[in-house]
Amino acid sequence: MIVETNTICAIATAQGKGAIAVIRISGEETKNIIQRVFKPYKPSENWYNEGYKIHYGEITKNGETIDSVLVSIFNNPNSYTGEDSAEISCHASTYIQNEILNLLIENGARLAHPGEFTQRAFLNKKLDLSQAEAVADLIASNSKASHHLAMSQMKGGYAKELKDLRDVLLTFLSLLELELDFSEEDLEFADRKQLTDLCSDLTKRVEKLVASFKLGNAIKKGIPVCIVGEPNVGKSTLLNAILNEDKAIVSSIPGTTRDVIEDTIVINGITFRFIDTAGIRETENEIEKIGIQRTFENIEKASYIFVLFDITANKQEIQQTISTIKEQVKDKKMFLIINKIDLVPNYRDVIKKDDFEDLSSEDEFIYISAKQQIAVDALIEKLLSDVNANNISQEDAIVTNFRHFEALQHALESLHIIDEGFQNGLTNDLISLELRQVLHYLGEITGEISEEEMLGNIFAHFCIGK
Ligand SMILES: Nc1nc2c(ncn2[C@@H]2O[C@H](COP(=O)(O)OP(=O)(O)OP(=O)(O)O)[C@@H](O)[C@H]2O)c(=O)[nH]1
Ligand SMILES: [Mg+2]
Repeated sequence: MIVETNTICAIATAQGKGAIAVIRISGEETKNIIQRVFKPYKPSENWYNEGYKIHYGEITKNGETIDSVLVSIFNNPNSYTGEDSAEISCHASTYIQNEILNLLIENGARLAHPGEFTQRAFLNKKLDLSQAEAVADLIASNSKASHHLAMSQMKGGYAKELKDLRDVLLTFLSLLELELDFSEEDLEFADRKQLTDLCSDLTKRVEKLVASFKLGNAIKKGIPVCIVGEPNVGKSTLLNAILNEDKAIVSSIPGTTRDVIEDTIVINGITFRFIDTAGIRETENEIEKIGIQRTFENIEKASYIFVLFDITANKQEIQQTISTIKEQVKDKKMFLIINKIDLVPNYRDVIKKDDFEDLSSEDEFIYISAKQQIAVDALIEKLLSDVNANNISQEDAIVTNFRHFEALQHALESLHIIDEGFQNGLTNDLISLELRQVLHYLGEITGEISEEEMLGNIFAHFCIGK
């Protein structure tokens, strides 16, 4: 992709109510354009070359003042984009912002495309591609966890490590290809032991990153928690209690919820997606059948399953649900919740774990009343401590970006072929072919290998002004 140098401008702050807005301008004409539209109140001789200083003055159009503003100048290459650029902080009236933007355009700038500032930063090597993508994630982050992930990716994250490993691999590849050139002489330039060790290191690393995507994606979009159980046990009541709003219809008629109802909520900096489902039972009703089918689909996709029971239900029914759900859930973390404890005085004696089969030593019953909001907080505490204990570690690299995930998966396929190849005596030319594939896919993550179409696609998802 060619680095364009023509000058672009855009409003960088959100439209709406606010005190101040920022208009950005970047490109080789920046300083000329700024000089034409802006007059500092106390100009020094070369004020427009003085970077990292805030200039106070006014923007005028045909002799008329549009606004008193602050202008910061950034000299290339020490700016976000790597080009000469400036930021104008003006009052946030939509009229003022548009007037200034039009004035910049009349004086030779053009409106930036979405993500074009960051695209230029990437093309001018201020950021690698994964860092540029992290900028978009950072802007979209809405919880402590998603912010943490975006921030660590922006600071380089695993991309830096992959880049280093890729460089070593590249050296080996060139040695291997050198051997191919001298194939008649039967020389060995690339140390096979070192190469196999490197590939196995890389395989382990990439496998870990691929596995982290499930969690990374969950953190970004909300960790899915699916609430399931028989009809009328209080699933919708629990959803409403957790969300603190009347999201789902609650009624005493079994089979009230027919569709999947979900909402996200941020608790202690972690985004959760709570999913209320249709109660599981044998039914002839077509709509309810589809609803129950969806319940099972959502169990598949969820990270956590809340299995709810009515304390007044008979034990066979409860056993039946435990067995059905256990079969479906397999390795997922399950919380067994006994609801409606407000109806029974000695609830812990009425329904206890020992009376049921198919439960492991880890399984425990959690007693709540969704309707009276008894122990719902304690339930959420348990969920949070499990998420914190198992998932979010400050050190572990976590992949949140689907594009990276795909590239890593492709790289892993080739690494597995190479690994088998070492054992089965695959020829050098075939090994080097696969090594090239690994280099290609790892390079895609940081943007060392990039196609125009791919870049266009990435930056098009940014907002204008970033
Ligand atoms: N006493 C008591 N009643 C509850 C409690 N939780 C729910 N209920 C009542 O149980 C009935 C069913 O509640 P829902 O939340 O609609 O149950 P559901 O599991 O979503 O039912 P379906 O959508 O039909 O599968 C309603 O009358 C609720 O008021 C509770 O903790 N205590
Ligand atoms: Mg319901």
